[in-house]
Amino acid sequence: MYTQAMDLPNPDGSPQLASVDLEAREAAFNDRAGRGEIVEARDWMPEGYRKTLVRQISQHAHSEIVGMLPEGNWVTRAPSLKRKTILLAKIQDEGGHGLYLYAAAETLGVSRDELLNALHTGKAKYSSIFNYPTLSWADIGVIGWLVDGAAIMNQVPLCRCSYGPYARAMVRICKEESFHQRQGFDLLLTMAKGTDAQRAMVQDAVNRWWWPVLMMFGPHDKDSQNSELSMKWGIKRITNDELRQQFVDATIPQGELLGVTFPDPELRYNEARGHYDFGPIDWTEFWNVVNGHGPLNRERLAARVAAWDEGAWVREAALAHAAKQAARERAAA
Ligand code: BYC
Repeated sequence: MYTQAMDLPNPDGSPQLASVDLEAREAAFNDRAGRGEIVEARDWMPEGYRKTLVRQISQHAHSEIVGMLPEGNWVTRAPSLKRKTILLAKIQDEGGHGLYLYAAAETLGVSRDELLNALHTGKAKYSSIFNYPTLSWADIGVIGWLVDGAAIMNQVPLCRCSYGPYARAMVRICKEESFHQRQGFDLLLTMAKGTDAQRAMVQDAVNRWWWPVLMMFGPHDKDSQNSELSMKWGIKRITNDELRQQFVDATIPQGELLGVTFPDPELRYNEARGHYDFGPIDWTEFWNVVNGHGPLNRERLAARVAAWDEGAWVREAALAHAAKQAARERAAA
């Protein structure tokens, strides 16, 4: 636990720090974060640390709730009651992940309304992967296997993130993501044991999702403007490129088990490195998608905004109920 005594407050109650104190505090903070100590919501933290966390946690929360949309399209078309139940549970989990993460972001002094407003007005980022279409049932399996697989690879180290509320949210999220990945692999294994048409559907889905999944880990380390500080502060523990490599190494043998190939002629095991080599990523495509020009950016945002607008009556009813309840309690006091 990382605590500090407050300095003399300003007239408005906020802490007053001489610049020399601020520098000393930042140095002490960096030291402690570097040693792996956990920072809590009430602890002093540099403004840059707070902003980076709000940025990453809110992008992560937005990814979870936008991530419900591509799979939501398949609920009515799931091939059996069992698969439909599993899919519904997964989508609900993702809604829950969004809630834990928005709550973690709120501990840093931002409101959920501000964050959602940034998403709905197109100012906030969310994971590039959810701007691609889900064209067949095999896509649902591939999202579980590859997209959740990539998410787990990225999120397990976040359970050791220096910010306590984010790290604790990630523990539960990772447990649920493991189930998501497992069900995706199980779905694909069932299809792989099926007809030629089913196997072709699986292969087609892998061909379309493979490269966008590798992009989920973000730009190369040399181009990642946030990594250096995030690593120094213990927000990120492993770099974008290292995680991408770990993901490729773990996934190729799983693909062999499914009997699929990957759409990369340069993919091969490199004995000397002890890792798989893989071909270059199309960063032009990545930045196009991140900057709003992917295949389905417009549709995803429009679906989110429509869901928000259509839910207005629920928020109004909840507020009216809370106001009535508070009035009753005041009258009884
Ligand atoms: N998509 O300096 P960098 C899931 C942005 S969903 C869009 O390396 P950082 C799931 C980045 O934000 C998975 N934008 O940034 C849900 C930055 O822009 P700003 C979501 C991307 O933050 C449902 C700029 O590019 N997981 O689990 O150090 C169903 C430069 O990048 C992307 C998380 O959010 C991208 N792929 O590293 C199934 C995990 N990549 O903000 C699954 C938490 C980069 O400077 N987030 N950008 O304008 C992270 O670990 C990190 O934020 C990232 C990027 C590794 C994603």
